[in-house]
Amino acid sequence: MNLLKLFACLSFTTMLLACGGADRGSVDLSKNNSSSSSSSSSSASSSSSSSSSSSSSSGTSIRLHTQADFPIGVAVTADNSSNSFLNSNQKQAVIGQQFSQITAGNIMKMSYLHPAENTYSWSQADTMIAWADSNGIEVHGHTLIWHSDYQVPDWMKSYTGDWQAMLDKHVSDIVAHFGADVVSWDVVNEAFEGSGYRNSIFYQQLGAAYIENAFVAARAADADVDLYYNDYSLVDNGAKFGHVLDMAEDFQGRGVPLSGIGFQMHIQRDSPSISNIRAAFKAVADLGLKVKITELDIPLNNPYVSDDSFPQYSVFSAEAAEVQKQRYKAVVQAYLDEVPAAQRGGITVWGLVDSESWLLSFFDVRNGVDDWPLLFSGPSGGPYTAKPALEGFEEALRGE
Ligand code: 9MR
Repeated sequence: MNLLKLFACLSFTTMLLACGGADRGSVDLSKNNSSSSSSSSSSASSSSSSSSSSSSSSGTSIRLHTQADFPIGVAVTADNSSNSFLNSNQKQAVIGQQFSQITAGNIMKMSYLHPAENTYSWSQADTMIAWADSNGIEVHGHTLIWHSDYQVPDWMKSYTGDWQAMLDKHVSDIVAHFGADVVSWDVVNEAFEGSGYRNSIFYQQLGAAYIENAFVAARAADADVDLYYNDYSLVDNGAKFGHVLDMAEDFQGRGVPLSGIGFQMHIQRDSPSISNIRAAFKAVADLGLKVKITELDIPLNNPYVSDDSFPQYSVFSAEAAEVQKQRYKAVVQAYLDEVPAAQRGGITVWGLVDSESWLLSFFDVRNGVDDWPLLFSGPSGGPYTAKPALEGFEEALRGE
C-alpha cells in the first residue's frame, strides 16, 4: 500500500472496504497504534471503545465478532509482563475489533488467584475485567480446578485439613468475587485420561466426587453463570471423550449443574478428521448441553506423525497459509452445522499473535520448531498482520 493510499484509508472511513478488501489476508494492522487511531485506549484503565470505533484505522475490514451471535474469544496475557495486552494499544485495538470475549491465558488459574490458603490475589484479574467491561467484551473464567502441577498452589499440595471443604471454599470464593463480570467458567479442567479418571491430587484426596462438588459449589455461588467441564483431545472421539460423555449424562441424570463441555481443540492441521470433530460436537449437542471451543489453535507442523516428516513447514508459505485457512474454516463450519444456535457457547482462539503462542515454547514435543498457529502474525510488540486464517474463520461465519 503506497503512502497516498494509506493516507486515503486513514482519512476517509468510506474507503475502508476498498483499503481492506483488496488483500485482507496480509493486511498490516500497525496503523492501530495510538498516533493514528482515535479509539485506541492509552492505558488499561482508559475506557475508549476500541471495539466499535477503531475501524477507521484497522487496516482490515474483517470484524469477526460482528458475524456471530455467540462469543468469539481470544486468550490474553494480562499479567505484569511486557506481553500484557494491557500495555499495548495495538493489542487492545485488535482485540476490540475482532473479539467479543476474552479468557485470561494464565492469571485466573488456581496458583495465581489463590496463592495462600487465606489469601486471594484479585488485582490483575480485576484490572483485566475492568478493561473488558469498559470495552463491551465478556470474560470467560479459566480455570477453577486444574491438576497441572505448576498450577496447584503449594499450600494446597501440602494441605492436611478437610479437602472437600477447602475446595468448596476455593470455588465459591472465586466465583462469588467475580459474579456477573464472568459469564462462564471452566470449572474443572482435564480430569480424564484415556484410561479413566486422571490420578490427580484432587482424585487422590476425594475420588471422582471432587468434580461434581466443584460444579455444585460454583452454582451455589452464582445462579446464572455457565459452568463448563473443559478438556483436550476430546474431538478425536476416543476413550477419553467417552468418559466425559458418561460423566455428563450421569450429571444430567442426577441434577449436577453442568452447562456444557469445553473442547480445548489444540488440534493439528491434518488431524483429527473433520468427521470426528463433527461427531464430537454433535454428541454433546445431542445431550442438550452447550458446546464451547475454548482454546483453538492450529499449528502447521504436526509432531505426532509416525514418519520423520516433522517439521513439515519451515516457513509460513502461501501454501501453508491456505492450508491453515481451510482448516480454520472447516472447524468453524463444523461448529455451526452441528451445534444448534441456543447451545453455542462460543469459539475462543488460544492467543492473539503467532509469536506469543504457547506452542512455540512447547519444547518437549515441538523441539523449538517455529510455527504459526493463530489468526495474526507479527512480533510481540507489533505491528500485527491479519492472516488468511482470519478470512477462513470469517468466511465460515458468513456461511460462504
Ligand atoms: O498458554 C498457557 C501457558 O502460557 C502456560 O504456561 C500453561 C501453564 O499454565 O498453560 C497454557 O494454557 C493451557 C491451558 O491453561 C489449559 N489447556 C492447555 C493450554 C496450553 O498448554
